[in-house]
Formats: sequence, C-alpha cells, structure tokens
Amino acid sequence: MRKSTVLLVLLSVAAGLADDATERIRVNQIGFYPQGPKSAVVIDPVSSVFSVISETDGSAVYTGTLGPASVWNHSQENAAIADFSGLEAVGVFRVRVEGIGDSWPFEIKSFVHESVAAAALKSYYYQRASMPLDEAWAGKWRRAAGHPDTSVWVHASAATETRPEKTVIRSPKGWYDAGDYNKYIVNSGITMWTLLAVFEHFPEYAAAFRTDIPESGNGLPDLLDEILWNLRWMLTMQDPDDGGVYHKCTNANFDGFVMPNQARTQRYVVQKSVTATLDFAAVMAQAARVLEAFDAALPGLADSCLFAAEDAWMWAADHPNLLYNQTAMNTAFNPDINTGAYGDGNAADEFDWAAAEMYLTTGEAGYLAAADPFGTPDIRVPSWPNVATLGILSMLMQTDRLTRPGLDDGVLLTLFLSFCDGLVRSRDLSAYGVVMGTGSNDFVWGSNAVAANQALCLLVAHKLTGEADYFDAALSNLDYCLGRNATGYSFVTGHGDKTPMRIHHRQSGSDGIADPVPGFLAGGPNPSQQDRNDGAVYTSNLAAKSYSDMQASYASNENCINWNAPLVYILFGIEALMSETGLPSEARGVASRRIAPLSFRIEGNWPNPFNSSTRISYSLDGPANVRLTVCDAAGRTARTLESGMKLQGRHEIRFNASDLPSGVYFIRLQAGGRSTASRMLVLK
Ligand code: 9MR
Repeated sequence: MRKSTVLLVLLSVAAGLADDATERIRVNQIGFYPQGPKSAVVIDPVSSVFSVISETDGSAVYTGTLGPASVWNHSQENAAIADFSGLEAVGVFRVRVEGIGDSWPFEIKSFVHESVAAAALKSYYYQRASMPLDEAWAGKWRRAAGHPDTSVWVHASAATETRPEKTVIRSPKGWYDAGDYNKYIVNSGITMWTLLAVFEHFPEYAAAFRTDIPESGNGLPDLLDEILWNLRWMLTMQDPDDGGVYHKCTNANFDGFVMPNQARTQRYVVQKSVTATLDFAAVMAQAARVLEAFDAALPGLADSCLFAAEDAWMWAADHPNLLYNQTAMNTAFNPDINTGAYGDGNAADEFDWAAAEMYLTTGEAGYLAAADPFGTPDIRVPSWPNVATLGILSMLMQTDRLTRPGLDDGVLLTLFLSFCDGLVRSRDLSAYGVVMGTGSNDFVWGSNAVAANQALCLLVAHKLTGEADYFDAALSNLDYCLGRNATGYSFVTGHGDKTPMRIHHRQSGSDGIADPVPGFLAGGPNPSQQDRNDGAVYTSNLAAKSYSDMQASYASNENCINWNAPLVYILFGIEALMSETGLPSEARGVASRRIAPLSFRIEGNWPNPFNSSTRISYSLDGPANVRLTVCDAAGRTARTLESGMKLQGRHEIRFNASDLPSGVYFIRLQAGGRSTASRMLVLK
C-alpha cells in the first residue's frame, strides 16, 4: 500500500467507513504509461461524465465522457468505459464519477509495471525447494529450507530392472508447483517454455533485469539463474538408463498447511509418461538454444540439454501411448498417489511442440517428418494440456532457423494473425474493453492465466507485425489482471490496494505473517467452483465473479508456476516495448551485464561430420567485430578467424578443417568483446 493510501485508509477507518474506494469503478490499480492507452470501467453509471483526480491535491486533471453502457455477459453487469488515454501527466490519480465515488489509486509514469514485473519473477525464488530463503533476499518471508529431495524413492509404477521399486535417487532443487509442495514435469514444461521465451523474445531486456536473488551479480542474468534452478531439477527426472522422464516428484498425499521444512513425508518419482517426456524434450531443446550464448559460464550445459532432449524424444517415440492415468496407476500399484495428476488423454500436441523445438535447435527436418506442427496447425491459447501453440510461437519467432522449404511461406503467420484478430475482436465487443471472455470457457481453473496467455499471443503478434492494436489488446488483459475485472481485485499478491490476502499457498497460510508472499497471480474466477465442498464460499456463481479470497479456495485462489509465467512474459514484454531504450529503468537494469543479442548456429553436417569445409553461420543484431576460435578438447586454440571489421546481420564463415587431427573441438564466437557463444564440433 502506498503511504497516501495508508493515510486514507486510516482516515476512513477513523470515520467508520469500510472502504477506501467504490466497488463500482474497476481499474488497473498499478497504473498506466504516459503515452499508453488508459481506461477504467464504471458499473451502472448514473451520469455520463467522469473525471480523473490528482491524489496529491485533489484537483481534477482530466474530465471525459463515459462510453455507452452495455452488459458484460460473464458478470451480468452494465458497464461503461471511462477512457482517459489523453491524460499524459505523471502522478498518482483516481477516477471519480459523481454519485458513485472514487476508484482505487493508480500511477501514471514510465516503467509503471516494473515493480510488479520484478515481483512476478521473484515469486519463483519464493517457490524454490531445497534451499533456505535468507532474509537478505526474502525479507520477512524468510524461511528454512524444505524438501532436500536427496532420497526420493522410485515408486512401484516407475520401477525398472535397473531402478527397482524404492531405489533411492536424488531429485533436488526445482520450484514447488503452487500452493502445494510437489514438483510436476508437465507443468514445469509450459512454465519453462514461457520464461525461456521471455529470453528469446526480449533478450536485451531480460538479460539486464535485476531481481535481487542470491545469484545476482554472478555474471548471468537473474532470469536465467532462476530458470536454472528448475532446469537442474528437471534433468534429475530423466531415467539415465532409457531417457524416459518421471511424471512428477511428489508426496503420496497433499500436505496440510505447514511450512516447507515441516512437510517431511516420503517423496516418490512416479510412472514415466509420454507427455512429461515430450514436455521435457521440448524444454531441453529450447534451453540448449538459449544456453549456447552462455557456454563460457556454463560449459557444456547447452549440449547436455540437447542430449537429454534427444534421449527423451527417442523414449517418447518408443512409448507414444504411455499416458499418465493416476486412477489406473493407483489400481495397479501401491502406495496410492493422490496429488495433482496433470493427466492428459492426448499427446499429439506434445509431439508437435517437442518436434518444433527439436527442429529449431538442431535444424534436422526429420523431427518435423515425425510430428508436423504444420500438418493441421492447432492454434489456441496455450495451457498445460494444450502445448502445440508453444512450438508454433517458437517457429514464428525464429524464422531464421526455418531451413525446410515451405516453412516460411507465411501460411502459418496468416493463420496465427487471424487467431489474434479474433482476440482483438473480443476486446472490441467487450463491455469491459478486455480480450478476456472470448467465450465462457475462458473462465476455467486458472482463468487469469488464460488472460495472460491471450496477451502473450498478442504480444507475439505485435512483435511479428509491429501493429499497435495487438499491443493495446495485450495491455487490456494486463489491466484485467490488475483490477479492471468483475471482482475488482488486482490479482497479484502485494500489488494494488484490493488484492488477495488469503491465497491458497501453504507458506503464506502457515508463516504467521499477515501479508501473503508477494508476486503471485491468483488462479482467478472459476465458475466450476470445485472447492465448494471443501470450505470455499462464493458470493456469486457468475463466471467472471466466481472468485473467493479464501485459503480454502484452491479452485480460484491458488498460485501456480504456469500461471505466473505468462504474467512474467507480458509484464517483461510490455515494459520492454514501452521502454525508450528497450531496457529496464536505471534502478532495475544492470548495464554492465547486458548481453549483446547474438544468435549463432553451426550449419553443415554437425554433430558428427567429416569436415574438409565446415560452414558456420551466425547472426548479429548489432554491429560488432567478430572473432571465431576453434579450440581442442584441452582448450588449446587450433584456429582463430577474425572479421577485421564490424559486421551486422547474417554471415557465414567457411574454414578448412582437414589438417586438424580427429577429435572433439569447441567453437567460440565473440562479438564486440562482449558476447560469447560456443558449440561443440566433432571432427573425424
Ligand atoms: O491447473 C490445474 C487445472 O487445470 C486442473 O483442472 C486442476 C485439477 O486437476 O489442477 C490444477 O493444477 C493443480 C495441480 O494439480 C496441483 N498443484 C496445484 C495446481 C493448481 O491448482
């Protein structure tokens, strides 16, 4: 809460008033960019005018006319839009409608969503298993380490000859999935894609952003450090003997509301599944691409990820029908496992996604022959059981990697843009002026992530076309998440004035601290209300109002890593696109750690070639001198090639390696003395 608001709340309480703002004006409680679109929604308007009031001196700085009122079906409210995009002054303001009251306060300024972006990313740090959260980084939410996960049992459902039941394995690190303390590969899949996509789509911004985590300052971007915490856990979930990936690392049953270090029941890895294995393959292939640029700091990790992806892909190809079915598993094996299932009856979209990522990373068209995401492109808002679109988005954003003829002919782009045009239309027809609510099925368990993922698609459309309307439509859904919705909540804990206080999160519910751990996106309105018989109480059954800020409401008020990830994506993307330099503010950015955007790949017959003429192609987003070094496995330089001039864009270096002895070599590309990407090359 801002100081001014604290004062107002105190005054209101002293005056016996219940609240600080009217429930009938809904607005993004964080704020707006001086040059960006700005609007609020007024319910049952009694007059046609509104004003915007300065919080500092109470003066009206803007007056406007409300748009025509119409009914938003999802909430059955009569809503009119107050558009004050013309107000460009910086400050703290409220929207006022005579006879109705004042909205919650919000700010107009540059970098207005930067703090909430930092919090949304920092929420992953608070979810870390296997390490203590020290006060220096966690503040009052400090806690002891939970779940070392160093003696996890292989569950009967996952037993093999080499790893029989109760074999002890290590599976430390990773993020807790949600309010519960279990770690699920399927949900890590979409989460990791989304965070890695922030890196791939907004590389400079992501590399410069500081979140204050223990690794800050270690020479790697904070976003990457956070991603690595979960990546390293995911790697432990692959059976080294066959490449298959366990579905989850879990307790038999959900814990009570206790702190992580008090939750000590036996952990298991359970049945390998085709969906988990393919999600793993997709993430590892994508990670291999991103990590290439950091090979100096993380030697060999990119290649390890690619090998892991290849092994996983092969296992999936051998077990295409091995779906995860918890009920069937519990009938066949003991003990019963009753935590989240992430069961999915169809692995076709997981094949499509993994094929796309494997193809993009390796350039091998064989992956597309096995599962063609272009065969019948299934473009829809991504979610954990529907991941084909993730591969399509990767393809669209990396056309320079599309080497198979026909892939970059624009058909996919046309299809994707027509899907996004549908999202824009939904906003145009919406009484709330938001994309969210394209149909009643937007309001599912985790509906706020539907809003965030719609916005993610729209930001990709904006990046691909430069069209402002896609950006504005994306922003409308960020406004939705931060307060312009039928509940009036800013759904991110700790950000806004009316915000979830009793989120279904075991630490927040048991740490004795009134404020919930900050930065979580609550699941959001969900008319199925699956928690109704478990103590959750709802005041409305309407789709957009089926939300309850109660700890018992796991179906509307839980946090989850796959919901926060698109929030991080849209906050980072919107901030990056609104920043004049494309970078975070001085306070958030770390200029010295800025990594020059550089993509680099080896073409030709890698990875196991004979090379009399090896071709290496690379591309540079900014002008830089380029130096290419070939080192042998012992690190001795075997060849150095320098550009001798600044280059930009796509280039190719050919070199004759026939005089080099057989063996393993590493190729390192340096640009402008700042960036390094390296890749392994085997010469025979
Ligand atoms: O997000 C999941 C939702 O789509 C499912 O309908 C629901 C019931 O199976 O489970 C949700 O995922 C939960 C997971 O199973 C366990 N950790 C918390 C997740 C969010 O509620």
